[in-house]
Amino acid sequence: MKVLILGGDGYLGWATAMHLSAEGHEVCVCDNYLRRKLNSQFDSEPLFPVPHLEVRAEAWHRRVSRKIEVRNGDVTDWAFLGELMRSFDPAAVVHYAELPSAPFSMANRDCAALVLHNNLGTTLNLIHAVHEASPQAHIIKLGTMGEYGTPNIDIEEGWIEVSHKGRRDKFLYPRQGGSLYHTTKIMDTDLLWFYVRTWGLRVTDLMQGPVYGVLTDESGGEPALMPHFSYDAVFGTVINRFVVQAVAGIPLTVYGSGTQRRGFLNIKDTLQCIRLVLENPPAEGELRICNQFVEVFSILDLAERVATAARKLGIASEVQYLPNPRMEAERHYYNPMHSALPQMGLRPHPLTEEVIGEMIDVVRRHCERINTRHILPQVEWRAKPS
Ligand code: USQ
Repeated sequence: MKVLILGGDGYLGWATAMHLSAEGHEVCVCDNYLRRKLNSQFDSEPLFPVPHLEVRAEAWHRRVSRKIEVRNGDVTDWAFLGELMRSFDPAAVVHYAELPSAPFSMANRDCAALVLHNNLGTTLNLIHAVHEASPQAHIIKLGTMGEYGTPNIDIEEGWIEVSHKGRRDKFLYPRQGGSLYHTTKIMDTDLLWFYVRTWGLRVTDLMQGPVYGVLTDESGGEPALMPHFSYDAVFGTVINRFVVQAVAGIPLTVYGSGTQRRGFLNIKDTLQCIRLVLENPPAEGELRICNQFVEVFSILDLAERVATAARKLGIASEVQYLPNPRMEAERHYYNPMHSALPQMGLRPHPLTEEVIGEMIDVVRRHCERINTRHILPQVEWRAKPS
């Protein structure tokens, strides 16, 4: 299948490109390197440098003799995306071209405006480009489990049946994001649902939990093929951060009581999920929503797992409770459904001590690059403007 990946330079984008290419799909990646610019602006470089997409595509070609096409450009630029869609004419588009950080979106007005403009602008352009150039194409959109928040009832997979005054109907499951970033993902879902109803688009919206991990089968640990691995308080996700903190000998930064719970998945499972939904597309005029995670943990449980795995490898590691910089429920009910992807064939990689140990091994090789100034959270949800 011809697959276009928007945001191909990011943590998940490049890994997805290699995975789909290895499975025989014809892949084109595009990126405007916005995330790299923000990393250097905030002086929060990833754990190890990775080359630009052209160099990565050459390294991939040398490794497996398969081509990944590279285009440099901004998906919020309508002329660029329109031309790309017409010339590549994909059967599916994977949309990663969004700013993925909750803390970044809460840092100040300029960051908030950039997240809002970028995330909604890319989605709107994609919808129009598909409608105009490749109306049959399957849009695979990365949403987030954070769209649902932490309601006091079970979380369904995207939809809920409501019975009201003797009548029944099916609606998008209620959503209440915990940051502006999460709220832009809710708005994306609304945009997609509107255009699915109006133009009969074919869409999968993946409600993904926080991802962890660094090695994928396709990279083989080759430096040029590794993903961007962030560990700072703005762009790093919690498990990746805890592993880096353990290696650096810094106490693990549990926000609040650590009793908040989330659904997590290994980066290898993200790749499987994308491939499964790509190869099992929804019908025309369908918005299919899948909850994309494999295991639920409390943050404290994760910190203890990482600390235990580290100690077994001879690294002294302890947990530190920090005042929670975010506005989020810490003690809450959490029972999200997630059967759609296993039914398609997902074979999960659970978070074992061995998996954490492998991550520790990779991080140890780059430990001289860990910048401890970027570990503690700087962005507070309730902060007053200075
Ligand atoms: N947390 C800590 N200590 C840390 C970092 C985070 O206790 O050092 C806690 C947070 O308070 C939160 C949880 O860990 O309760 C998850 O935080 P995170 O930074 O790993 O994830 P989050 O900000 O929610 O966002 C990440 C990705 C985002 C994706 C989302 C899925 O950055 O792109 O959409 O995970 S979800 O969380 O399910 O919404």
